[in-house]
Amino acid sequence: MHNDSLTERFYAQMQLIRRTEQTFFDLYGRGLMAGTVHTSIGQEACAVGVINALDRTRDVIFSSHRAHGHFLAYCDDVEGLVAELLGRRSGVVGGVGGTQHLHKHNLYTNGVQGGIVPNAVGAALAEKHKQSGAIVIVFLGDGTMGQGVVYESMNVAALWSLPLLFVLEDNQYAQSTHRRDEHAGSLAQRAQPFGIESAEIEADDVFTVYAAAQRAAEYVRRQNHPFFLILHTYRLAPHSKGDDTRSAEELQRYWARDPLARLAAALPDVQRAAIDAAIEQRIEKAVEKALTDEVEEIGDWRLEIGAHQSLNPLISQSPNLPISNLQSPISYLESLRQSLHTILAEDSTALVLGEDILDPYGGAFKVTKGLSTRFPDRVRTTPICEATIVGMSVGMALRGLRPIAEIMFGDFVALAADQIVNHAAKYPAMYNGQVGAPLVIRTPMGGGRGYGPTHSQSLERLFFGIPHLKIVAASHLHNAGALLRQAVADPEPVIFVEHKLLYPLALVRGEIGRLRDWRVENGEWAPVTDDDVLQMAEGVDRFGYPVAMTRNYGDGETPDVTVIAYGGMSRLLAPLLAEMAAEEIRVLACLPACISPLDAAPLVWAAAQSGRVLVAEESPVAFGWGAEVATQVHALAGDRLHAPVARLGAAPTVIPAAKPLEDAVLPSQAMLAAQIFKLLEM
Ligand SMILES: Cc1ncc(C[n+]2csc(CCOP(=O)(O)OP(=O)(O)O)c2C)c(N)n1
Repeated sequence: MHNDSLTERFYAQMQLIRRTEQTFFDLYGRGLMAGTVHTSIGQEACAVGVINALDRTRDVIFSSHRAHGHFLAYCDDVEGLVAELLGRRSGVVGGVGGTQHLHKHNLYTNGVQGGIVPNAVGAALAEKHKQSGAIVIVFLGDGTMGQGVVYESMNVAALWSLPLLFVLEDNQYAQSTHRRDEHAGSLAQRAQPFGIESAEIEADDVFTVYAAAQRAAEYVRRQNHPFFLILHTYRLAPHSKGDDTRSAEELQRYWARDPLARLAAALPDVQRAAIDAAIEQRIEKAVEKALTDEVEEIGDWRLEIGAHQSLNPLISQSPNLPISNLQSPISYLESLRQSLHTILAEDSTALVLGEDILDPYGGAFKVTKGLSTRFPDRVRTTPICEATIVGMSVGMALRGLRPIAEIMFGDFVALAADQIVNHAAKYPAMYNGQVGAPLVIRTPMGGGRGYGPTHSQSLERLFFGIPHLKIVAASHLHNAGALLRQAVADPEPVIFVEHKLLYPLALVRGEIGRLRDWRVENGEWAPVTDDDVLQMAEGVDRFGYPVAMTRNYGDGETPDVTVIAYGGMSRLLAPLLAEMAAEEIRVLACLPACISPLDAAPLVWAAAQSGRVLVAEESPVAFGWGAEVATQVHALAGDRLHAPVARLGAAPTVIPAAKPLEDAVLPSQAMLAAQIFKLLEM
């Protein structure tokens, strides 16, 4: 027999979940709720049994679309949950996240099946690193066991022996599809090949779940190793609101085994009735209050999250190292490498991870050389698992670390796209600003080395315009290392684009022939007192990132053409400006470091100096960065233009491996020159 107070507690929690979710159906029926809802009716014993076995003061929970039960068992905040689903300001995340995107204390949910699993791995790594004694729990459904990232995550969790409890709630169905039509082999044995122990139980009885979860949690905490707990359960309500294709007979069979009814029968009627009445009253009040509550406002701060947040001291001390601090000449590669050393030395929460980054190899492009020897605990080589590399970084960032992930070739960010777009860039805003996700994904992009179609692209383009994600491209006209420090200190996630061809080049910090370094730093910027539209008082864009400017003419002269570009294009611009100087064509080149989001002001200012603008990028021009720049320049400085903005990029095809073919596809100095001559004829 179980002790009475536990029976009462478990019943009250399960009943609260049941009645809250039934109320959601009712509110939808009355047209008071929008969107969707996924209830855990029938599965309450899983949430209550597992979560009561945890240390709620420190353990960390990740869950998915079907998380109301986990949420209520964890924090009992029915008022916050009801208001959240009703889209009100008093909702746990201000009505921004809604049913699938909940956050409170150490609980995080997201609605992309499988995506939270590597986040949980990262969180487990963070807790282990912090020696907090906390374990991490990730709930997933049987359908989600079809996702590849789940297995990448199991691999890393076991390999690194992380305190992570996988809880599979096997309710037999994924939306409308039975698991027999989704999975080959046995789900229960999925973890075994990774060296992860597992246990499997029928989850009809909350006490059985509780006991199994206690054993599992204790194992994870004691062994600092993952465990896989499989709970066989059944969803008694539709997948979401009304989409149920299961037979009435099947449903009836499972209703007859309802775990909540079974627990209710263990309580005296009077006691149960008192609990029920209190719950009804609580839910009723929560609904009443939420319905009179206001809807959250979308403030500017959320539209530009990070822009108004105070920056990490790292950056406010030294946003861009003064030129004199730079050991000259220093290569782009060395600048980045030294910067990583500085970051890890200054910030004990910074951690570097990626494929093949350990000494003596030191990374495919050697940017991490020496790092693992100096910081063995904070430099981790990973399996080949880009989604999980980024997903773990997200989890670490949520739990207070500053991860710096290296993706060996930029082309492979495509494998991590879900983590970048639906996780890293989403969490802070969808949790209404309650969390940060400060992580940096460093990656070499671009062609020119004959690596062929899948190792030469400039795929940062895939992520342009994603809200709350920054893309920072280091050219060799920037102080690349300082820029990396700035990215690491950024409160938002950053994709930090390096260009393969720049690695050996010396950073340009002074004059080269007639090339003048106009980089804007330390508040110095060309005065624009004669310009009544734009004020460039500071030497950085509105996100705090530097904009490099170079020119091939003297003070008091005006340019004939403005070239706007970023990143690796800088290697073409230096010789181009020299070539144009020989032709007596004055060129102003402008390279922002933060290329998305884009502060148009410096670019528009540069464009207005000449009225003839060429935007150059290494990707195909269609739907590219240049299209955004051209639109902004036309909109804001159209009256200053003497010709439509011209664009140059790669030919719209694969980047061939053969050198002559690659040269023909990628933009070159000659192509830039040709475009400039064309512009001057207009
Ligand atoms: C990546 C992804 N694909 C598809 C969906 C749509 N979807 C939402 S829930 C669901 C079924 C999930 O099944 P399971 O993992 O068994 O969890 P359950 O719904 O049974 O709790 C699907 C396909 C999604 N949210 N995410």
